[in-house]
Amino acid sequence: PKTIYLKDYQVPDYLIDTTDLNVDIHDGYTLVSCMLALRRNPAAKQAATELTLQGADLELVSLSLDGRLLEEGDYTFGEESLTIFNTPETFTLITITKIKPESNTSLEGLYRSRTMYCTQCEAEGFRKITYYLDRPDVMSEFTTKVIADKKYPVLLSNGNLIEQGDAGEERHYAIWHDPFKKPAYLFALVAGDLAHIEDSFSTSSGRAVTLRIFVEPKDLDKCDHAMASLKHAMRWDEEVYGREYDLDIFMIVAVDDFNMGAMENKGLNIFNTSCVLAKPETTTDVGFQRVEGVVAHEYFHNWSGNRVTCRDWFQLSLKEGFTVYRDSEFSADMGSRTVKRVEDVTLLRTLQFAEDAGPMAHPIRPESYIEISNFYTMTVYEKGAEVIRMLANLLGKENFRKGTDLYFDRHDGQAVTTEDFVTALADASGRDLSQFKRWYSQAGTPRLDVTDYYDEDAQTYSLTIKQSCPPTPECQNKLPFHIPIAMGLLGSAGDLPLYLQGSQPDFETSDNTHRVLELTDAEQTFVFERVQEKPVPSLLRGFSAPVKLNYAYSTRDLILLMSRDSDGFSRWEASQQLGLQAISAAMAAYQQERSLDGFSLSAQLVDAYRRVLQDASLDQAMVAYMLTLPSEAYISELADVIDVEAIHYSRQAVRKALANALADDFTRIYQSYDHRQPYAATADAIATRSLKNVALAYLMLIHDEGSIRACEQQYRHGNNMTDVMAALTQLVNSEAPLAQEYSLAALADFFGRWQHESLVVNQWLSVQAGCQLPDTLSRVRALLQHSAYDGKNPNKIRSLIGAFCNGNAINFHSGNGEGYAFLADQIIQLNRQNPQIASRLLTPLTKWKKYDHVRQQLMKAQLERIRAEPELSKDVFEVVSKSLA
Ligand code: B3K
Ligand code: ZN
Repeated sequence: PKTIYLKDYQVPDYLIDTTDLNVDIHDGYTLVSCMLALRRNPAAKQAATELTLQGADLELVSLSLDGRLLEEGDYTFGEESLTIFNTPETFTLITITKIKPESNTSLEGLYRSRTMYCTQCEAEGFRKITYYLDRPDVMSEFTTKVIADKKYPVLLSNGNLIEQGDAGEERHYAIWHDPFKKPAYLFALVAGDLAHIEDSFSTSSGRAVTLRIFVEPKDLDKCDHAMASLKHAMRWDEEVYGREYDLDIFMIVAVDDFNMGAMENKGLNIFNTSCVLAKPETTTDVGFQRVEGVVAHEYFHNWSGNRVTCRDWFQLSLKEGFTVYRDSEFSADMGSRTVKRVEDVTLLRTLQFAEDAGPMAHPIRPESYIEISNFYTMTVYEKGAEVIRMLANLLGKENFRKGTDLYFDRHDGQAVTTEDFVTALADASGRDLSQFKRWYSQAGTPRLDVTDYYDEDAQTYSLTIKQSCPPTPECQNKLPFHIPIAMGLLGSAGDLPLYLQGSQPDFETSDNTHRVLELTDAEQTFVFERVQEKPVPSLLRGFSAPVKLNYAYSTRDLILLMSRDSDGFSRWEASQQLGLQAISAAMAAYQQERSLDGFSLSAQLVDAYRRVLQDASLDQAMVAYMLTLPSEAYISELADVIDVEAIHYSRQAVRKALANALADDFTRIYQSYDHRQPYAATADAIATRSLKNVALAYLMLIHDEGSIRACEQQYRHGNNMTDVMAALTQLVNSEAPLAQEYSLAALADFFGRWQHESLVVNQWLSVQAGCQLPDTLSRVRALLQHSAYDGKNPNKIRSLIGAFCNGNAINFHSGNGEGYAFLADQIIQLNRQNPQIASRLLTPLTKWKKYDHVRQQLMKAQLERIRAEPELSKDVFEVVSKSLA
């Protein structure tokens, strides 16, 4: 397979002014006729005399140029392309191709999901529908006629419906026209027997927009939350970014077989059912929040992605980083800002930091790829969003808005680069962002080493900050980044005023206790004056940059920050650091003794956590997160060599010790919760529920009969899926014999109750795959054979295999290597069927270099086994070969 480089970018030889598609769907095959109005690109270096179109898995039926049928010799086939010779300045090309959606298991292009036909074209799926200039900088005006049997009453495509009617022989058609020029990756088509809910939205300039959500009829009762979220998102984008919706209709279609979360096709978003359907009985709080976030994300793409799109796929973060930042701010405004920040940072620090430290590390604007599908990553999305967040914070609210306004105005209707985005922000704000741009070209997580010095006589306090960044595949020696470090100084009574030498006090924050240091050199010292006592620095407030910060905090410092910092994020971060210190101590003991029998927590630490539990002024969701210890995945990311058992058993020991020490508080919290209250998906209700369920999880570690019975009651009588799943998870993971007994009955009962709700069955699979007790792999193997499992459905694969391999370290990394062999078997099977999913599943094996010698060998052997497979897809090949390089 060949590597594509950013530096090789060239403008297209031809442009396509209009695209007229005729998609004629029959049982077993679909005929696609495509009429293109082509014109030589005036911006091309040379006047082209041939045209190469991309195409994959297509059967060419006929080809005609300006009405003349082309014959052998007029054109030739490449591996995934079609080249036509002697092409004039402008011409009309009509291709007729035959495709087989029914046997398309890659879920790219046109495919069948259960009872409907649907498409997924990003990044390069349109070439599986017809021959085309399948690249984002070729933008065309699409008209699409869909023809199908009347057993598919709903026929949809992008834009506005302009005509529909009878096509004879029990068939009918619909013609859609999209007035906005778009790249082929934003094309969509759906045909199915679908029900819908409808609403309307009046835009700020007073236009009425029809909103429809299409689902299989059985799911009609689960659309309201998505519709409400959509309307909130539409209003928010008008208020915060001044962006109005631009068509008369906006549609969402839910499909069950989908490779990722959702897709922002112009006017016709296609969603994984898991990201659109929600109702209290079947969906957890996390599920509700995900629906809100993804609906908003795809909607926001209408401007950040569709109206202004990417020049090439190296620019993916232009739309994805920016849109993740936008949806994250939206969710912060809808719920709690600090809670959302904690959740985003948790995700970034576990998964993105690990990616940045592994063999697939790449800058948010990659320089090369073999298969672009492999670059829809945590780095492009989440780190990309962090880079936009830094820009927003550096510019300030007003200038950032001026910058985005300029960007949208200047580039509306164009396909542009990340460079263009930063230039618009720089032009609008007058700020020099040249050094900042290194965030786009250098991969790796920068590390900050901070030391300080307090001069009591001079009453000065100096912070010296050194930055460094580990080498990554694309670059060994990094230039310094421009890093904003939000900070404050804490004295014994709380925040101190800040007088930074050589600069004006920052009265933008009401009391001058907060400011942003801009680190631009490899090492810099910041001196604060009039500091009357030795302060504790509160650094990287709100996680102001995606970096790893090292400062030698004492336990006392952390306890002060946890209780007194004015920044909620920093209080949480201090709680995590405290947890890490306790777990590290346990790990040291475990590594010496291979046992944690004598382990206990310091009274100081227990008191600190108790005060959090008893602090009525705190948001309950924050209490829940502060009481949740850093995950095994995060601890693993921080470790140089991952000691699977030490991490698992030490974390568990700290949890048990906290459970015993704080049992009274957990009991109080649990018992004061009224389980009969009706469900609400509001931030407050979610917060109290999550704290109550954290309390339950701790109580279940004590193994007393009362807690186990309460848990079983919660499972049985819970009036919402959050509570039911929380209880089921605890029963399944408890070693107590009574809980085990309950768990078997509960799992059987659960399946009996929910077997007809596919998304609920997925949760049932996940909870079993995530079980931390021994023998889980056998259970997972058995579930692969269960009637509820479907090896072609990505959600099922993720719920069972993904949950086991990514969320169950102690079992997946079992010392005999059976987890690795199991995963490799699955990948080999999926390689041909669905390369994107196969490649995604590889992630845990790519981290092999971080494990002990024995595990390294076992993991590597499986990677080599996969590499030796004949006909490896580009997707799997790229990840395996880079992992073994
Ligand atoms: N843009 C799509 C992702 C497409 C992934 C293709 N492999 C969803 C999103 O980020 O909104
Ligand atoms: Zn996106």
